[in-house]
Amino acid sequence: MTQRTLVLLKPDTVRRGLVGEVLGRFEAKGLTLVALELRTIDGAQADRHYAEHVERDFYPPLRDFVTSGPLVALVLEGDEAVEVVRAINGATDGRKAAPGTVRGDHSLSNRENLVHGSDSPESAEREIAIWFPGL
Ligand code: RTP
Ligand code: MG
Repeated sequence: MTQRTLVLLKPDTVRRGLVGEVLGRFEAKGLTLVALELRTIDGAQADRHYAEHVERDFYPPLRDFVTSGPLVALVLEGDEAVEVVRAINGATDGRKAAPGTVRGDHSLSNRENLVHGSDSPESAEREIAIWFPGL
C-alpha cells in the first residue's frame, strides 16, 4: 500500500557531508520525494517530534544532539514506505546495524545514528503534521 513517511537526516549527516549519500539511497530505491527542507530546530520542536521519548534517560543528550545544527527533514512516498525506509536505515545502534544499511555503513553510535524514520503509518501521520503542516 502506498504510504508516506517522515525522514530526518540528523545534524551528524549534515556535518559529515553525507546528505547526498543517504538521500541517494532513498531515491535509488524508488521512493518519491514529497517535501524537503534544511532546518535548525529548537528544543520545543524536538520535544514535539520525540514526544514518546521525552521522559527517557537518553532524551536530554538526544535533544541536545538534534538541536545542535541544521538537519534535513523530508517526506518520502512509496509502496510500504515506512518499513522500507526503516530497513534502509538499519538498527538504531550503529555498532549493531547490519552492513549495507545507512547506520551499519556510516555510524558507530547509538545516538548519532544519522537518520530518523517514522516507526508506523500512524507515527508518520503525526510527524508529517508536525514538520510539514498542510502537506
Ligand atoms: P529514529 O526514531 O530516530 O528513527 O530511531 P529508532 O526508531 O531506531 O530509535 P528510537 O528508539 O525511536 O530512538 C530515537 C533516537 O534516540 C536516540 N537514542 N539514544 N540509549 C540511547 O542512548 C539511545 N537510544 C535511542 C537515537 O538517536 C535514536 O535514533
Ligand atoms: Mg523511533
